[in-house]
Amino acid sequence: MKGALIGCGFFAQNQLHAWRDMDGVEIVALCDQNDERLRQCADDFAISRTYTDAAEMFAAGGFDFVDIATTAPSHRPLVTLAAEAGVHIICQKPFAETLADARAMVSAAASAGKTLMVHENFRWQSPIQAALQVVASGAIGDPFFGRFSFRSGYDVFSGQPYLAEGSRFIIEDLGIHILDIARAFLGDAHQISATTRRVNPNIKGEDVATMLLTHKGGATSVVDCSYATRRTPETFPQTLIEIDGTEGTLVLDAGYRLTVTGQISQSRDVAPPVLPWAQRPWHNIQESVLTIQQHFVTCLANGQIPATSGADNLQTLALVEAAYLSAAEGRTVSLADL
Ligand code: NAD
Ligand code: 89V
Repeated sequence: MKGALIGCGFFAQNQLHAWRDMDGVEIVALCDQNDERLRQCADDFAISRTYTDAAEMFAAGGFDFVDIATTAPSHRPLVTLAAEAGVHIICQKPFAETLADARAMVSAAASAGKTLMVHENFRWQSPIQAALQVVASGAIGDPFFGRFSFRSGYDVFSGQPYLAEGSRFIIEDLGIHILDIARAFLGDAHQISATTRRVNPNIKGEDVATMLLTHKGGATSVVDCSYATRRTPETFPQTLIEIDGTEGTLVLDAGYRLTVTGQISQSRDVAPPVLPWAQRPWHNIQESVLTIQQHFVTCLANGQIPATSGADNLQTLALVEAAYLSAAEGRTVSLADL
């Protein structure tokens, strides 16, 4: 299977390493508007076909899928080009800046008959997958409460300076992952209420968000995120989880310890491996990049719809939009109203 990648920035390095690790997949073309980044990436990964204009790359063709690793404002034009070119698409989160853009992209890929997956990788982290398997096994019964918590003081702005510049920050960039994890455990939500605040005076958007979700299956969850929390140990980029079920509880604690209390109780280390090209503390995220890309290729090979498809991601994006609306208007927002 041949692929092309657009956006040779900070995070694409992980995606390129992961593609290189996978059997039967080759990235044959690279595109970035920034010529210097493009050349550096082409050298580092020995990829000879390079473009500064995505339309030219699609016109030249010769690949089955495109990996869009740019930031959200460029996603709709690039996904539209890809659908018109008739290639499968994997696109980074946040999938879109608006729900209207996201819906248009889902519809463009569907009309072209091509797979569209969002690179929503947090639920693919191996500690999260281990916890999901426990819940799916029925070991804690029917979950009725969840807490999904990401609190850190890690400096994310040095690697991703744009995160300090947008009027939206933590819900759109990080909360989106944690809301998606809440959906993976407890199913879709139908209402949300949220509060936000900015603690760091050097950024424009909110760096703290606390959200309360009502899930369609009846469970309630709290999703709390902060980049203004100085703590020991520093847990970046771990999502800490508590799930209460009718037959027991599950806790994913700091340091990747998974404890299940129920008919059979156990506590085990579910720390992710550090891949040869990975660096702590990012190794957890980096491993999930490999896993989600493997999932994409498996789905293409078997004609399956990816778990984090564009259509699925509309539900996560709706939670993001609803959380901002709730925080701005001080009320609970029903997702059906968006
Ligand atoms: P970045 O700014 O470092 O890189 C983006 C690159 O895309 C830049 O080099 C830019 O020149 C290029 N680009 C933008 N528009 C383009 C276009 N139309 N055609 C060609 N090139 C174009 O950004 P980043 O930090 O790598 O983030 C990229 C995306 O990855 C963001 O959406 C971010 O939220 C996401 N991200 C995801 C994770 C994760 O775990 N899933 C982690 C970090 C970042
Ligand atoms: O995963 C992400 O989307 C990153 C970070 C972990 C820094 O929030 O932007």
